[in-house]
Amino acid sequence: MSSTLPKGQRLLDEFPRFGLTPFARRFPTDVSEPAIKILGAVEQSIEIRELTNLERVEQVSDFHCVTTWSVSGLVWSGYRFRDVYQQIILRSARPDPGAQVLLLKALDGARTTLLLEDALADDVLLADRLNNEPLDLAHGGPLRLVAPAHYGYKSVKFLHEISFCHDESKFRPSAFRFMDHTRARVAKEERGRLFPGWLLRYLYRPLVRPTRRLFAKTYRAHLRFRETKNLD
Ligand SMILES: Nc1nc2c(c(=O)[nH]1)N[C@H]1C(S)=C(S)[C@@H](COP(=O)(O)O)O[C@H]1N2
Ligand SMILES: [Mo]
Repeated sequence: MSSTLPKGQRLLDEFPRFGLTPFARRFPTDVSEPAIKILGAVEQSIEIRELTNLERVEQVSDFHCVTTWSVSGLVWSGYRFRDVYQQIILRSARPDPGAQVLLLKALDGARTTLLLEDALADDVLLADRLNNEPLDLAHGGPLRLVAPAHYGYKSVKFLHEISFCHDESKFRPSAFRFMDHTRARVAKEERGRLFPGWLLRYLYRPLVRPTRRLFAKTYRAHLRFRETKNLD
């Protein structure tokens, strides 16, 4: 938790549901038996209950979206990605030692990448709880990645697939490639490729309010739909 915000960020007093506009209406269809597929080696499926053998960690961190909003002091709980990697993935999936890039895919179709080196940082979690409640659908439950040192788009909600790759050649970004920086470190204002971070601030800032509204509206509609279909 920091008392000063990173460059170009503005504080919100609530954590909105957010993302690229095409994802506002996309929800995972079945999250009842969630598993993470590990690809790029001996293929492996990790059931969420396997994670419960790992140490549960609680962490308080700020969250920074590339479009310039931040929230401070979120209380996440889950498992360190490093523990998942060392204690589960390395033992049975045995990814190629040369694989340095993770391709991350979500149940709603969102895709991004993370360097293995960045994913192994102390504060990168697979989180299943937020602010002392089970992680809900709005924020990527039952399981999402949380990488607080990187812009929000690296914190993949509904995490479903991790491919170990040598480089990004197989990566198809969720939107325009310039919007997805390989590392997207907040401290270095790596908002995207091609354009400097400070320039993207001005491009993205006007999108915050309409996107928040859209994501809130489509979420309410989705909850009503689930109610009528008796999905819960
Ligand atoms: N699966 C998935 N993950 C996603 C997104 C998304 O639309 N789908 N949006 C990203 C973006 S841009 C942000 S800022 C955060 C928002 O997380 P929140 O909806 O919990 O606030 O999730 C990121 N991860
Ligand atoms: Mo974002």
